[in-house]
Amino acid sequence: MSALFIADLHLSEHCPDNTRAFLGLLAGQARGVDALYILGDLFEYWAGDDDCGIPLNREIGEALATLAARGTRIGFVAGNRDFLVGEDFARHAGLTILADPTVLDLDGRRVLITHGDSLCTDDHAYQAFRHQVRSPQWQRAFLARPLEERKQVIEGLRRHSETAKQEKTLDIMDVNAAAVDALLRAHDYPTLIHGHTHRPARHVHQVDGRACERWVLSDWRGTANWLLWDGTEFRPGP
Ligand code: LP5
Ligand code: MN
Repeated sequence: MSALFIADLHLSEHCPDNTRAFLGLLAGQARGVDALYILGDLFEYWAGDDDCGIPLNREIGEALATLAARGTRIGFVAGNRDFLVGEDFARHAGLTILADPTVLDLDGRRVLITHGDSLCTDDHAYQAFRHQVRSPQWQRAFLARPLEERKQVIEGLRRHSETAKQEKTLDIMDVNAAAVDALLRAHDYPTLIHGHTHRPARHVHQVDGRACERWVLSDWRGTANWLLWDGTEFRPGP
């Protein structure tokens, strides 16, 4: 089988280049693979599935649905920006929301996919925030608020996050090596693929004497970026 892995597109009306690149990928390379895995932060932010007044959200959903209808499976692992993507959007876009993390079987090779934010365990302020907003009760209460109010809260939080990040070192915002090892151990030493840190690379972790690859996906900066499984090996592209 073949599969494309992408993450951190941060699609919004303010970045038409990424949208163009994504629509190009959906109408091009993605048609030639069996599966497309989106590992979070597809959107700059997602305020709820009822935010369909934004033409971009509809357009992206329809383009994904067209790809799914042509036979490419689409799996979505939520990021810290779009964890409120729900089943309504999933149905509209023809995608399946996957748990974070999820183990895939690629031609007999076990591959663990995650957004990656849960591995940044040194970022205590973020992890406390994450714990709160990932609770179903919190999400139900937040989604019950009017859409415009939700968007205002998110815009405020975005500003807060940008300020908070200035005070954090790059090390704090990277994955914690022990957290990576623990995850690899817990899933029986798979290959790991994640995004979030925007530091594309291929790492090899030695865990309990086992060598595990860790691929970090690139964010998109006006052009497409992916990791391709071609049935035999992984290759970053384009
Ligand atoms: O995404 P990125 O790389 O910029 O930053 C992340 C972490 N920040 C976030 C916040 C998001 O940017 C914004 C949320 C998107 C929408 C979610 C939908 C609904 C949420 C509703 C919320 C009320 O994820 C950043 C990490 C960084 O990755 C690197 O890993 O450091 O973490 C933070 O900045 C979090 C702060 O450190 C702690 C936040 C405490 C929250 C305090 C509440 C303030 C509310 C203000 C609103 C008026
Ligand atoms: Mn992220």
